[in-house]
Amino acid sequence: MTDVATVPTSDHDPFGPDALEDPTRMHAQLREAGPVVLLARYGVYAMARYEQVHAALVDWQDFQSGAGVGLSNFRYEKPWRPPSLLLEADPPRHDAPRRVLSGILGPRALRRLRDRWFAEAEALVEEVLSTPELDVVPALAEAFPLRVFPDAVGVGEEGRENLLPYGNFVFNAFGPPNSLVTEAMPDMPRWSEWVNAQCAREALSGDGFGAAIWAAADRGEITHDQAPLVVRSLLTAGVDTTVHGIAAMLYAFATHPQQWRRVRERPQLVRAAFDEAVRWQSPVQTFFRTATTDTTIGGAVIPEGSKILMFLGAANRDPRHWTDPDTFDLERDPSGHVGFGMGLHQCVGQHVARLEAEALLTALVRRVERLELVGSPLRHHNNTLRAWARLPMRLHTQ
Ligand code: HEM
Ligand code: OVM
Repeated sequence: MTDVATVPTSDHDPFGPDALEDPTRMHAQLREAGPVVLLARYGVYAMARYEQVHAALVDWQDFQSGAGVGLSNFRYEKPWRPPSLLLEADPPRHDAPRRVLSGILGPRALRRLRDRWFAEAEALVEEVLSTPELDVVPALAEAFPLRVFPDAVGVGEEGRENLLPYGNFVFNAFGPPNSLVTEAMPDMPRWSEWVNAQCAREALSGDGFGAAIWAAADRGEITHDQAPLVVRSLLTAGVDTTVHGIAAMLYAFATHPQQWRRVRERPQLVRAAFDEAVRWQSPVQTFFRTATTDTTIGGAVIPEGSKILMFLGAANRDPRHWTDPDTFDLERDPSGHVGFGMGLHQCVGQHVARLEAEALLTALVRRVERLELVGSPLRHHNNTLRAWARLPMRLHTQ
């Protein structure tokens, strides 16, 4: 019989301001500490190596999502909102909502949006170029998803300003109740009420993803009770993620002019470019699982019921798996990155995210010779998202 390994303990706070400003050092130390570590501050386990994160993502039997994918354990704590039927559910309950969304957001279904989104991207880039020096976070990273995604879902014009803060709150709420959460609490009911109201059939246009979800309920693929919560998943997960994913990509190119030249020479690289940016920055940094049984990770026994934090961002830069992991490089094959997760819960909106990024990047590649950072970038702190608040740039045209 082999000895049971002891689990190293770490004092790092992955949700503290230092880690949120730059998690790189913490990620390296957690990967070095072992295949699994105990985060003393929260009494939870954590994995930062690619091998273990990947293994947990694909093992939904031993690592469940139904007890919540944030720090809070739904076995003991009441969730702050009704749990997501996708993200916070396990088979068999996860299956029907997942099948419905996979169809509605799949590559085939998105084909009808492609020309419109490419035209919208060209128009936005043209507008933006009239002010060559500007903060690309609001001007591009926020503006583009907000132009195309709410329309695609079928959300009305009024109140769309609630989308980003609501998503931002949800992603903060996966972490501990630190000041990022408590300071937003007073506004949360307002954002929440608006979002919940938009999930009703009457609030949605007849031709969007939202209407398609309700139509699936009419066909009996999900129940009519489930439909609004499935719509809510789109409104929760579909905006901030792509905003910060696009911001990550713009930052990557502004800081890697050689890579910009390469994508301009070979525009077919735009898709790989977005995935490499998602690997390199990991806009969604972390999710938890809960052990359904005493489970062994790297020889150590993790007790049933434990919360386990998966560092997607650390796995995506694990030198045990990647060559030169800290380098943003269009020559590499980023496939297998866990920035969209892996396995049963792997991002059901990834084709939407890729199409948005592809449309915007294609328009930029056509018109912009160089992206130059002209001021200090500023991080936006969120318990789950790796994000920028400000990216001042000059967009050089020929
Ligand atoms: C799931 C990241 C865009 C909707 C996930 C997961 C990750 C992720 C890591 C896995 C969660 C887990 O394993 O527990 C991202 C990133 C995005 C993005 C980095 C953009 C760059 C989107 C968009 C939508 C969306 C645009 C909606 C249109 C969802 C939903 C789930 C999910 C509903 C839950 C799927 C399930 O549990 O079966 N996403 N996402 N995401 N994502 Fe995304
Ligand atoms: C959902 C949901 C919420 C946040 C994130 C997410 C990244 C999904 O409500 O289903 O996936």
